[in-house]
Amino acid sequence: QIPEEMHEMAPKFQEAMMMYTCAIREVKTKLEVLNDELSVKNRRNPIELIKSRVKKPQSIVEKLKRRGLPLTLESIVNNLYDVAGIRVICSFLDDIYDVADMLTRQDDVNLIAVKDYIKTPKENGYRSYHLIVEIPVFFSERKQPMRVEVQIRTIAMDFWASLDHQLKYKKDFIDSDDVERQLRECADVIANTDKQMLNIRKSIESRGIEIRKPR
Ligand code: 0O2
Repeated sequence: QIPEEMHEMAPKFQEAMMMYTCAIREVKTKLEVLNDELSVKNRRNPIELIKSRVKKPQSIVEKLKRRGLPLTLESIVNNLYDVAGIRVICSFLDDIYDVADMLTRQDDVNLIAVKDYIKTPKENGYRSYHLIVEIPVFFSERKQPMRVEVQIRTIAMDFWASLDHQLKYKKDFIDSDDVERQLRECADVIANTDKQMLNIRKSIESRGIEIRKPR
């Protein structure tokens, strides 16, 4: 549903949302192709799941207002880079950087910004790798460069972020400092588990190679 503030620009807004949906489809296909290729090459999938969404009109309005920006289509396109959002859930830590690398090396993908919340987690413990990419989308009469936010994280990071997101709605009713501390602790435990799981996989892989060696 389009908020009242946007009624005047509703047709243009709907067209823009359609274009963001198409941009999501393009990036999603690129990721699926990479996953298919790697699953044949390495006999395992680096990507567990891909989720996507176009930002809700109400969230767009709220974000523009929060930043003191005008409520115009131009302002949305020029200032909000996460209208089209893709979340890539990877199996292991190193898959995140491999997938990000393979995507951004493609010659029609223009890397606009990177935020590595894995190397530098947020104060609350949030971890994820964020990319803003720009890709060309071919419409009937023009080629339009479109921006998409790609969040890449492990299953464990996604588990934490999903629950953190849920709990935030109730923050006003609970002892906030204590909850923040506990959430940060959980995030740290999860980060260590991710590192351990990667080490376990590497050790299995290296043993696998030894086993296949002729005596
Ligand atoms: P939604 O519903 O996921 O779209 P800003 O968007 O203004 O906060 P910036 O710099 O544009 O700031 O974005 P940033 O920090 O690169 O990424 C923001 C997005 O990352 C959020 O989108 C969340 O999806 C995710 N994120 C960032 N920090 C946290 C966190 O502490 N907990 C959780 N669960 N997710 C986080 P939106 O728009 O807030 O929400």
